[in-house]
Amino acid sequence: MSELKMNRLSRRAMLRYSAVGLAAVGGGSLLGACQTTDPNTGAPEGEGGGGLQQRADSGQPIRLAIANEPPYTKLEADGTLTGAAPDIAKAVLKRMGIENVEPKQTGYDSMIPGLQANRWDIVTAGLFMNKDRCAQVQYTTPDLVSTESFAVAPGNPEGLRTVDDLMNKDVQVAVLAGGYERRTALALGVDEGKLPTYQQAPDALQAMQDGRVDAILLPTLTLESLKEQQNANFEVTPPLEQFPTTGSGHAFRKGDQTFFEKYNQEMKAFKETQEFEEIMNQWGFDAEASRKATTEELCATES
Ligand code: 6CS
Repeated sequence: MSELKMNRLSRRAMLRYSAVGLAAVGGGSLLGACQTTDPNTGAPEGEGGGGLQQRADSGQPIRLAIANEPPYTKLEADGTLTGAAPDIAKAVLKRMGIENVEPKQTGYDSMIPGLQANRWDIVTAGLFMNKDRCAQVQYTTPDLVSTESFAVAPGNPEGLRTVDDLMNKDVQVAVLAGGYERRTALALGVDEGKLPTYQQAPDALQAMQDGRVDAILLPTLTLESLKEQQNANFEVTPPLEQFPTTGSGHAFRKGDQTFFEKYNQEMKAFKETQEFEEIMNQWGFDAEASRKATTEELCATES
């Protein structure tokens, strides 16, 4: 049923790794048939769902939700929106003739509620697909395929290397509020009391530096980037083999079907270009892994 072909960090650089495969986690697609009504209100497309096509047609900015968590998403000090997912989104929108975009920084716990409440238009944050999320929003073709690791104190005093270690040891491991890691760890059988939540990755790092937690569970590349940005003294474990390979896409309201279809078509075409490879390489992701991944497989991840 479940065969994981996990990827490893390359030796070349902290932020580069090669994802050679994708978790084949079985189960059916949860994307289901295309919906043309808002799932919450039942209103026709564009009414309850925010009318993204109308918004684009009238030249209003397309609001992109991000976390500001490099290399997935990054907000420069001057307000420039970048990072792997927003760079891909901007390139796709440009192919659609849209250059007016606006970043909306938020936590992972607010991304889907804020999308449904029309506070932004697309989540371009490396929001990993799972059963729960795929039931609420519609995801494009995958963009970023990646892995998960622990950040631990130098020397890894608790010997945390696997999900079994997390289950068997008396440890506190920081995760993010509303994050994929928490739900997936719970689905794998980890005790809730071991997973205190923090709003952003730097908050989790502060907790580890203060000795409030023993480790942090986050994407391998997030932890490598955090270490570099903050010049912090911690170790990042090799990717956790028991954790499903993660994969994000860009998330839309189910009511914005017309715009979604065009965007998804452009994104699929963009993924075949050299420009896509350059963006992926720049941020340390693997274009081939992204091309091989499917929304259906990723949406079958237990959560
Ligand atoms: O999808 C998520 O919830 C996770 N995505 C990223 C890029 N970082 C942490 C977060 O929990």
